[in-house]
Amino acid sequence: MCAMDPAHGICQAGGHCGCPAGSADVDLTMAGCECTLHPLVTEGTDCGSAIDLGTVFDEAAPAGGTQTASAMGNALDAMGANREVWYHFHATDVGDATCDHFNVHVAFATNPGNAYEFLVLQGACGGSAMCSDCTGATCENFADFRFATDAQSGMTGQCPCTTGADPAVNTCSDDSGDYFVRVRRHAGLPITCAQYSLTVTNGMP
Ligand SMILES: [Ca+2]
Ligand SMILES: [Ca+2]
Ligand SMILES: [Ca+2]
Repeated sequence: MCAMDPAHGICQAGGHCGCPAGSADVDLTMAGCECTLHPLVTEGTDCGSAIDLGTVFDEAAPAGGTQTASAMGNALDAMGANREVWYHFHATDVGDATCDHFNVHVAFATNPGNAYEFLVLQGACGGSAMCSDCTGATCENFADFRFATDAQSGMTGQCPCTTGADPAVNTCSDDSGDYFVRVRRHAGLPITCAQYSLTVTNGMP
């Protein structure tokens, strides 16, 4: 009966149609609320309430630290409609004397039908966007690839780097910082329950 009702779902207490909290009817053809909402619809709804993925270090040290973080979800609201999900992580640049491996990657490990996209803001909500609409591609923020950090030609990033005063080598500066990631479904695509898997790494090639 609820299949014909605009609210779909299943028959709820009181005789109206809908889905129990935390679930949705997204196929709109088969009876029942087949989709579990991830993350909870109250979590990560905007940048200011981003879900914390913790700290990722660019080296294996210190003990207990991790170089990876991940999250899964289907970016659906309580009505089973597309929504934004925001995540936060802190990338730590462990101090270096000769070579910095700071290297932040954000990527989808799983992206069903390439339906999901993400945006990465660096520094703060409202910070500069490292990339937008990344799908299968990887967002990267290298500190060890070749780029000019001053007017001198031939300078590299921070590998090699120095803590001294060698004018031919860049200083081993602290690149630690906060990152905010917005995940959502491409506009206009059909809603499905299939989940993305987002992976963050630091210091890995
Ligand atoms: Ca259904
Ligand atoms: Ca480092
Ligand atoms: Ca550095």
